[in-house]
Amino acid sequence: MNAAPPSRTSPDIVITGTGLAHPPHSVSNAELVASLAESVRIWNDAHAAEIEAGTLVARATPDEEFIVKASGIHSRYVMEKEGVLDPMRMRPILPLRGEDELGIQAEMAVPAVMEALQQAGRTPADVDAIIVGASNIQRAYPAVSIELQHALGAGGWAYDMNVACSSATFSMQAATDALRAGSADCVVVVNPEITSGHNNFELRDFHFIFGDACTAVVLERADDAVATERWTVLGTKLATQFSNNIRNDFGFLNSSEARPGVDRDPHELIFRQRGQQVFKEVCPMVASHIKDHLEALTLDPQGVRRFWLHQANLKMNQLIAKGVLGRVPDVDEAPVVLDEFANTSSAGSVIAFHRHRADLGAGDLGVICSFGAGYSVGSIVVRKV
Ligand code: CO8
Repeated sequence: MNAAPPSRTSPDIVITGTGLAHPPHSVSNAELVASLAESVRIWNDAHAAEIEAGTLVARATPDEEFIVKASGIHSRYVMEKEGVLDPMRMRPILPLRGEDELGIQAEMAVPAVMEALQQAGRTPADVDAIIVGASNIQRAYPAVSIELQHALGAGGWAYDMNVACSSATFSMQAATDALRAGSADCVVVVNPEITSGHNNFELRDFHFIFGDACTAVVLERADDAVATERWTVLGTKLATQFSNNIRNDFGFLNSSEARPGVDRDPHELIFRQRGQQVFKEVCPMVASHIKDHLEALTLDPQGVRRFWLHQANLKMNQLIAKGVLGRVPDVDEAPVVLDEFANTSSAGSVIAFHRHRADLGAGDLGVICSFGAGYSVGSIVVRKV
């Protein structure tokens, strides 16, 4: 239903700017592998008796070559490097901030939003709606988006939403709907992903997957826009299908769920997944989704100049694009940023759009597509004005 092109009376919606911010600290696969190998050695030594008795399974050591071959990831940025690489800690050290200090997610969002607004020829005073979409939001309330609105000095309204890696496209559809309905004039969608806070750096299956980054996108009605570079949103399409294959049980009931002496397993309260299942089930789902979306817009997939896909796994993106095009795409058709950034959850497809669109010309067609836990998939079909 939501794939249908907007009616003739709907105003055209355009993307007028994007922004990107990431921490300065890059972590290589070699660094991660060295720290995890040491952590595994320490853990296995500490649990030698249980491992010997068969009540615990020894942790396996990671391998750099596997990471590149299985995922295409070479490095990632993290908010704090020392804690992540400390074999006795294996998670970032993020000092608790006072209530009168700007929160870390709002803080990382500010430069991304300012860059996006600058591209759009706007200032925070023009913004009347902010949607923060992210896999992990640092607290229940007040909303990070409202804190960001306050920090920017923007007006209107703001809210947070979470559809895991698909949060970017889901929030862009919400922005588009708000603009069409007239409930906002200038919407900023922000994806501040601090995945390092909820990644599992202790197990080799997960330690290499994620990185931190924040993206921002400005959307407006075409008649109001002042930016010279504009991308018309031809259509948005979202889909969800329940799966436990990507799961994180962190939530406000955790302490109520605990029984005396039986706390929840900490590894259930951070990211976990059955990666191969996800790979097998999500690739065909996303390829069909994009094909159906283009068909509903009476657009030929062969006419799509660029696919800015969610950046989780290189092979996954090649398979998805092959499912849409009938052939493996080259990097010009489906650009890769996961080699440098790893999986930045909802920020990934927007980083690809932000970094790899300057060479496209007027009339060029592209698809921004994100997918992930839920399962969830969202696509935004755009044409350069
Ligand atoms: N080093 C050495 N060996 C390893 C490593 C490693 N680092 N990791 C795994 N192995 C081993 C496994 O243990 C396994 O060993 P064994 O055969 O002895 O059991 C073997 O390698 C094969 O493992 P897999 O079958 O898991 O390997 P795959 O080829 O499937 O590759 C991938 C693993 C790369 C994870 C792949 O399955 C993949 O990319 N799948 C898709 C994942 C995906 O897209 N997920 C979406 C997640 S994002 C999202 O939506 C949630 C948002 C969460 C937010 C952020 C929170 C932090």
